Amino acid sequence: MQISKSLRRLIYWELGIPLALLSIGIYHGLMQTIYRSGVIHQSNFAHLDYYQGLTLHGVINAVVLTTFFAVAFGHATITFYLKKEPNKIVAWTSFWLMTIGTGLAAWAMLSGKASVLYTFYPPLKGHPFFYLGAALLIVGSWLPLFDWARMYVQWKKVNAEVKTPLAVLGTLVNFTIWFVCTLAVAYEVLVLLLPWAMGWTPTVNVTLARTLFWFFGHALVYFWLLPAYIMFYTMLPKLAGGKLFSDLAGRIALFLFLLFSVPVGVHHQFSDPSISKGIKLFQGLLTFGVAIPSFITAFTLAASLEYAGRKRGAKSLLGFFGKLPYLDPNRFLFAYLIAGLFLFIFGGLTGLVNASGQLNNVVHNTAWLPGHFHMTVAGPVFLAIIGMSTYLYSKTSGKRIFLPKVNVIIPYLWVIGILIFSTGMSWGGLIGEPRRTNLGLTYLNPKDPLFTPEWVPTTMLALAGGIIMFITGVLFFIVFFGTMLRKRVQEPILELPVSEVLHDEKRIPLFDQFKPWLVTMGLILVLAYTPALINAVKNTGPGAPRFTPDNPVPVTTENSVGKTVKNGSVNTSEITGKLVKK
Ligand code: HAS
Repeated sequence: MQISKSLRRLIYWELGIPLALLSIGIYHGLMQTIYRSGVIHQSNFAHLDYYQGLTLHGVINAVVLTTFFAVAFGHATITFYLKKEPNKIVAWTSFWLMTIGTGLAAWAMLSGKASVLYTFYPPLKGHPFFYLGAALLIVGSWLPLFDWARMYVQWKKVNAEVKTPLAVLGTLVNFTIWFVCTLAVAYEVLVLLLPWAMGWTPTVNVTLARTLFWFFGHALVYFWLLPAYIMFYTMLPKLAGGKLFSDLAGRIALFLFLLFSVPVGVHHQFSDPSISKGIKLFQGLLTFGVAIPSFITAFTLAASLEYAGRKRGAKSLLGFFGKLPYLDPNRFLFAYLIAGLFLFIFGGLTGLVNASGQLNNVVHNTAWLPGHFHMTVAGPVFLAIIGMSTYLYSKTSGKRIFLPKVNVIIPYLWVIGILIFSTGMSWGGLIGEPRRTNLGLTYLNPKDPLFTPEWVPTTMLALAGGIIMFITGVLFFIVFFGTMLRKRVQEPILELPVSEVLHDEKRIPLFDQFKPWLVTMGLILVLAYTPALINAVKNTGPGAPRFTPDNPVPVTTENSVGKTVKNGSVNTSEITGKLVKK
């Protein structure tokens, strides 16, 4: 379909700005693997500090890119399926709020005043602009939801008996999850952190801040994931040359995400002493609940791929895998989506390990975690984002893809990089390698008493994977920005691949309306979070020892005989020996 110039421009900016910033994000990803592997023994490189780089890496890649993309993709799906453009004033206001917010936070991070990582846990304190920027980015991303909801209600009035298109349902579910979960982080930022950063309040309840953050934080990962799921359900079967096995399966999966995405945040706090066991158990069980829609997706997509493979001539049991268009430059989006799905098998399995309370004790805060989330957010999510960005840009600009044969191998190179990287991180995590630590300063510095040679092979593997990922990232930039620089050769249109459905079940009202699901979502949230928040307010905890960025040993800690000592005033290996073993 034809779309207005204003909407086209909006989509270009919403894709282009975060992708340009991604160059900083990817550079710092490579630097992480270099610092961690002990190739350099420095706390900073090129005037950018380790934690500053890690903050830029996490915030740009996981928050800015994903949020801008979700909004741009939402505009595209809603416009395409409802055949109507969103309100331009709302859409552009949202864009400017997100852009100004990103600018403020970027300034704070680049000037070294907010090296607080993407989780910004207190007592780490950032510049007020960092928190203000985060709040503006979030509020900006809320606005389109209200406009899309208005468009949907209008559409439904005319099409009461027609099933809501799956992509529209997915977009509305996703932004509803986003709206609900960001209420908590907006409270954390505006009521707890910003006044504290401004010096108006002397202290902050760390446990409450963490609990509010994780109310948001795990739903955030599904906000990242659902645009990819929309592509898997509505586009992948078509790109594979087949049909979606079941439309109802997609609807059930999406509504289950609405129920279970938010009330699981406490699984990030299994080790927080302030939260009681019962609530950890309850949210742990709900976490297994949130894996169900992904299992439904795995089987539905496998059946859809099988159908496509058989249509293309496959005969044997698993022969259909060999008949799919993996390297077809004209269907490059298939390559991006299937590569992401493949990674998600491992991302999902490692997630289930994290969710199991006892296993979590082994992996929490170790390198295992980045191993897990690079096979999820840097797997299916990232590949769907960059693949769809190239696709949307090329279609809506009428330009041909630059280097199409390179474009189609990018996702596979990325898979190789991630698999090597995540193997190194996961293996390292299992033998105690901590996350978020500049290992090159201590643990991987042969001159340091903390030197831990077992982590040399694991961090070297992660480095090798990091280098491959970095090179792949550069290839992506060449393809995407190379496409931008080309001349228009076709009529610019908004066109998305649309999968037909093999089993198009008749419309079941329950799976075509939001009210019952929203009410159930509210109930589960109250049950899951009231006790957790009461715990957080009541049990603020005894406080934690202080750390400096260059040493994993607390500045002040208790020695083996229970005396408080200062780091450096005792034999540190005595204390750290215990920490390392733990
Ligand atoms: Fe997670 C921590 C549990 C999914 C991201 N997760 C994180 C963090 C991030 C993250 C960023 O319970 C770190 C946060 C931090 O900084 O501290 N996660 C889970 C569970 C799932 C899960 C149970 N996570 C995700 C997704 C993410 C993501 C999705 C990003 C997009 N995660 C945890 C837990 C922690 C955690 C704990 C906290 C740990 C701690 O101690 O701190 C589930 O949703 C996973 C379900 C997925 C599946 C896989 C289904 C497979 C599919 C593929 C089929 C493939 C086909 C194609 C058909 C069951 C759909 C085949 C094709 C071929 C060619 C073979």
